[in-house]
Amino acid sequence: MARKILIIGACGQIGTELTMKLREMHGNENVVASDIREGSRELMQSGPFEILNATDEPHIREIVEKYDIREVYLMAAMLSATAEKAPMKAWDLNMDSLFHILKLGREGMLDKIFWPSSIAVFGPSTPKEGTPQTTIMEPTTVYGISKQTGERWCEYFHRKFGVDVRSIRYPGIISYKTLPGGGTTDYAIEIFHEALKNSEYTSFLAKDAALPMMYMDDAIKATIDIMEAPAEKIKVRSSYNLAAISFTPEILAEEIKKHIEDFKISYEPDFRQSIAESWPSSIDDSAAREDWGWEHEFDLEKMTEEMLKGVQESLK
Ligand code: AKB
Repeated sequence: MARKILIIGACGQIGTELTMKLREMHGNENVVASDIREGSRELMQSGPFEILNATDEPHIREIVEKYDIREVYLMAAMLSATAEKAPMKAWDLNMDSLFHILKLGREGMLDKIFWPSSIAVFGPSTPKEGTPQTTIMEPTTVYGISKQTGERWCEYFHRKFGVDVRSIRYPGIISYKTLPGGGTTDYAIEIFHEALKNSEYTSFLAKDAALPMMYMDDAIKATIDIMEAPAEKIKVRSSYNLAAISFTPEILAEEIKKHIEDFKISYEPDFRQSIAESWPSSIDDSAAREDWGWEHEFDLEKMTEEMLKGVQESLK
């Protein structure tokens, strides 16, 4: 019998591309997309879609029962920059949605759960370069606190109740199909749009703000790889470090200049700079590589080429 999958937060930056990939793999009718708002026409028309508030427990249950869902990808969350502006709302969304899904897992209604964590779980006291899988974690943002707490709960539900929940700590994800909303790493997407439209960009992060980043195709591959891996290979039940590339706004601007010679960048750091400063510059993801065979494909050059092509196309 086909595996029935529900994606909550399917219209967001990662959710949109993840939904389309899962539909390609499992058949459109087996992958139910849901979000609090409508998304792209492609997503809405290619398979089942439900308007769903991720904090509405009875409605989640109703949808899980209606479609015989056995697997959930919980992608709804308020990201770092937005969460600083609405801390309690962010806490409620990020935590309540996770509890609703973990409880369904505990009741045996779900076989597998994916829940994304983030590099935001780390803080200023964490080693900044090659941040280890297990290390000091004292996040200073509401988003980071919610993700770190979520990791603890995932591990707890796995250890106590055998819930098969799997998670990765996403770095900044770079893509052109759906815009991100309210993250500190969003400059690395805006820069491509502005470079192609106006040949200039003012970065809200300082020129030397190095952060871990990843091209969308790699993020989708990691998400699917960890969910497809045999359960015994998933040894970390909080969340896995995941890495691909690390760069600063200045390095990214230099790479873009190889394609757009007159591109100019200036810097006006705002409140997001202090968030960036509290996060690692690069990540050690050897546990993910060893346990379930994670490998990235896109380096800075390849990612930049793909982004310029993709954004150019979207501007036509
Ligand atoms: C953000 O910037 O908030 C996100 C993240 C790193 O989780 N992109």
